[in-house]
Amino acid sequence: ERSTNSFSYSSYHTLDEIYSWIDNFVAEHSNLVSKIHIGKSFENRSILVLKFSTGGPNRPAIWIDTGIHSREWITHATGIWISQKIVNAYGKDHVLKRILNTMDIFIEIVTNPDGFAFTHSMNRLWRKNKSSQPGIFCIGVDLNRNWKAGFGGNGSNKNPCSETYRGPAPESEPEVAAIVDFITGHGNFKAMISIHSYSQMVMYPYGHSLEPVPNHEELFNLAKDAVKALNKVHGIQYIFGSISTTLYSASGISVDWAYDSGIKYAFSFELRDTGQYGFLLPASQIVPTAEETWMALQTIMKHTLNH
Ligand code: ING
Ligand code: ZN
Repeated sequence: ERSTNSFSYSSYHTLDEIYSWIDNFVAEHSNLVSKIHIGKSFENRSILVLKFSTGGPNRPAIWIDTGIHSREWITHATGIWISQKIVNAYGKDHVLKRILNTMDIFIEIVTNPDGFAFTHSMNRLWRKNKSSQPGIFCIGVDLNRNWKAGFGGNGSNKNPCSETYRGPAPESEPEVAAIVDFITGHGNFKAMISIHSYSQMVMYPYGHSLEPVPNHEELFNLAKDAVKALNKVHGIQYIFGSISTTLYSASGISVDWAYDSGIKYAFSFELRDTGQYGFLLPASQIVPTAEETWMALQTIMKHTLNH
């Protein structure tokens, strides 16, 4: 396809379709959007980030990633819809305009490209990446257990055959190292939102510890406001709280790393549903899910802007 006009935002897409949508999207909105190549996956696929910016060097920035777990298809679809929403709403929506006149937004839509390709070709429920090590039979590292913060602790596994295998060392995986290098090199990120499915939750650090973070109360109140804004759109109920107290202990996760790197507004979302369809959420729910998620994201972005 040569333009985004023929792209369906209410369907799930393959990796090739998403990557060609990215090229068309960037070409059509070059005043606001650019594509950054931040690295290569284990199987040598490009790792791409969309940058939304109205100018200025190294502005304070917001990071959003979707699809770090490849089977969570609603998250990629939501990332795409939100990208399109940003370019449509910029110039109309006062809040968004204020945000983009001060800050940049970065969205990594396919955070685990090898795993995502595999969910289309072989195994719809594949979660990890596709890395292998000599002499080890099982494939894949859980990219949300491979970060430096609390690496190796509770809620991660040293067995390569586990779904939550942490990998041989922190940042051993190219998909994680690419983000760490990019965010660290940039040096001015204020918020990170890492999007998963499913369970309908908005959570914040820590995952690796039950200890409350220094700005726990601020994050609690912000999560509450985000969930309230989300609920207004279609009446969907989310719960919220710290990761370890709301869901389970998880170590080596992206938002704990972000928080400990000085990114005080670190959130992890679990989108629809609560288990009826689970990872196989019908495509008819893509647009409503994205619409409500967008309101929660804006709540966090607005707070980040004002603090
Ligand atoms: N659940 C997440 C997982 O990685 C999570 C839960 C999210 C833990 C964010 C820690 C941080 O296990 C899913 N659905 O992947
Ligand atoms: Zn996940």
